[in-house]
Amino acid sequence: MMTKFIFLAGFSLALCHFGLAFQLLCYFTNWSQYRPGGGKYLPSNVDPHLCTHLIYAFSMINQENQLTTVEENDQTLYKSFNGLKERNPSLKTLLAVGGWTFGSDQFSSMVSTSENRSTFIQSSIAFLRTHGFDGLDLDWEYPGARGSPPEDKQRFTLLCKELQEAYQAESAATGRPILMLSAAVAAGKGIIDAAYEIAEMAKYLDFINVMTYDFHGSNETVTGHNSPLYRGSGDTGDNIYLNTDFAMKYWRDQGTPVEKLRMGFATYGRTFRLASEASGVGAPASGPALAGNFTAEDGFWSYYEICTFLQGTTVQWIDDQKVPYATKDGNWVGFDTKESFTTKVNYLKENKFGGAFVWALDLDDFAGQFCGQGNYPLIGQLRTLLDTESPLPPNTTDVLSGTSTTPSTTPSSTPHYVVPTAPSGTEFCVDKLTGGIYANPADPMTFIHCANGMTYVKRCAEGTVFNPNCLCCDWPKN
Ligand SMILES: *[C@@H]1O[C@H](CO)[C@@H](O)[C@H](O)[C@H]1NC(C)=O
Ligand SMILES: *[C@@H]1O[C@H](CO)[C@@H](O)[C@H](O)[C@H]1NC(C)=O
Ligand SMILES: *[C@@H]1O[C@H](CO)[C@@H](O)[C@H](O)[C@H]1NC(C)=O
Ligand SMILES: *[C@@H]1O[C@H](CO)[C@@H](O)[C@H](O)[C@H]1NC(C)=O
Ligand SMILES: CC(=O)N[C@H]1CO[C@H](CO)[C@@H](O)[C@@H]1O
Repeated sequence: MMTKFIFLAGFSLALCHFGLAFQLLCYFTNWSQYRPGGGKYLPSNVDPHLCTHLIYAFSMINQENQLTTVEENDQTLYKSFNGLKERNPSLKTLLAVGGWTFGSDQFSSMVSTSENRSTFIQSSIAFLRTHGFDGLDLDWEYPGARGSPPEDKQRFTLLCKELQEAYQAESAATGRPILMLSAAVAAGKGIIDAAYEIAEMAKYLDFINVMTYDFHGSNETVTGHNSPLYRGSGDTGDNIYLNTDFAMKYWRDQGTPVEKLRMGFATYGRTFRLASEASGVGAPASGPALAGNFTAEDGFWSYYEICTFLQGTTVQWIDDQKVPYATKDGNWVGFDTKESFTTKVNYLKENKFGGAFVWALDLDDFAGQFCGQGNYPLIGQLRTLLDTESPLPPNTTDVLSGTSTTPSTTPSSTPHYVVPTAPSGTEFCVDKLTGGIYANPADPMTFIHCANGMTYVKRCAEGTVFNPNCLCCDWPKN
């Protein structure tokens, strides 16, 4: 008899009614389908309950200025990708256009006349509606920089304005929910200054994804972290701008409302080959470490490839920048862990930014095969953290040693978060670092979920109460 709600069922019910406190946007990449073995990633690998929005990267613009597919099988992938919404009706999907490889030329040509922009805008409406996307994410890297003429800066703003107006008109004419419009934007000060009329473009965009990663990489002569939160004590000159804190505040201070800003989180690291005995931040480097066995890109390792690398070495913490690195056999990698994500989310909340985005779904240990921390250890952590408005107390140094303390509840089952009231505020889980589910003596319709020493009070689905025998939400008569 189906009398008991297992946690998954209770959680899913709760999710239908309540979203996360903050948005969590996750990028899906069209090329991860080609990775070998355990690295291969398809829409069927996406957990539809993990993120509030999914963004498909990438589509492109053809020579007739129309939005179009890149891969032969993109249309098939779009179908399964947007099909995920059947399993989570509150999930939204966007299609990203552009990307680093696509570059600027076709964007430049498209924005250069009113007619060319109009062709693109109308084609985007037809294309997004045909394939069942809820919006468009502009990933032009970058207007007015990297080979694009200076006037593209103003033309990009114009494009945002005209897109927004056209989406509004289409929605008014058809009665359908308006298509969302967002942009993924540079985090480096030089490019920001060249590329964007920030206050003006922010008016037309629903949200702005600031790409707060790739701050340092193997083309530099010394080691540096991919995605530091803060400026390093050794940073001088223009290097003082190369951190998340600077970039987010720059976007804010130039006129983006904080609720529209999304902070970037990387599920990958950037590598170096050490050129001397020195192995800290700023140590001499002579290029990238060997490419990862799955991602096969120089200077770049997915989190799951890093987990393999971490065997036999210890994770070091860059105290001023609040991010970890590791070194072994002359290789150096700066990356993110659950702990650095925790610190970054607390920062995000303190500054009232509207949410986070992740590059990318396929780079986390999505199937839990490599890190021994369950499925999607990093993005799952992010989801848990973004489920509450309050900054979190945790100081989980044990995560640094590589031993996971998160209970095995899957991210898909993260339930609605209710402000902790009982039994002793946020203190309840402080000494329960191994995590788990506990009855809440103060309220049988809720229970307490401890993760990384944090306390989450969660509500059972309508009509059910917590049953300490099965540690689940159950019909009251049982
Ligand atoms: C507008 O688009 C057409 C078709 O791609 C292209 O040939 C033309 O050069 C574009 N206009 C400008 C001014 O770039
Ligand atoms: C390294 O590459 C990035 C982009 O790929 C670029 O912005 C940066 O200037 C390069 N750094 C050096 C030292 O060449
Ligand atoms: C890649 O595979 C080779 C051969 O199986 C192995 O020796 C090496 O450690 C792997 N590299 C990484 C980074 O996992
Ligand atoms: C966590 O606590 C340890 C020791 O109390 C401290 O050294 C470390 O800086 C703290 N980490 C964070 C992220 O606050
Ligand atoms: C396999 C692959 O990388 N496919 C495409 C994904 O989308 C970008 C668009 O930026 C193309 O350049 C890639 O060829």
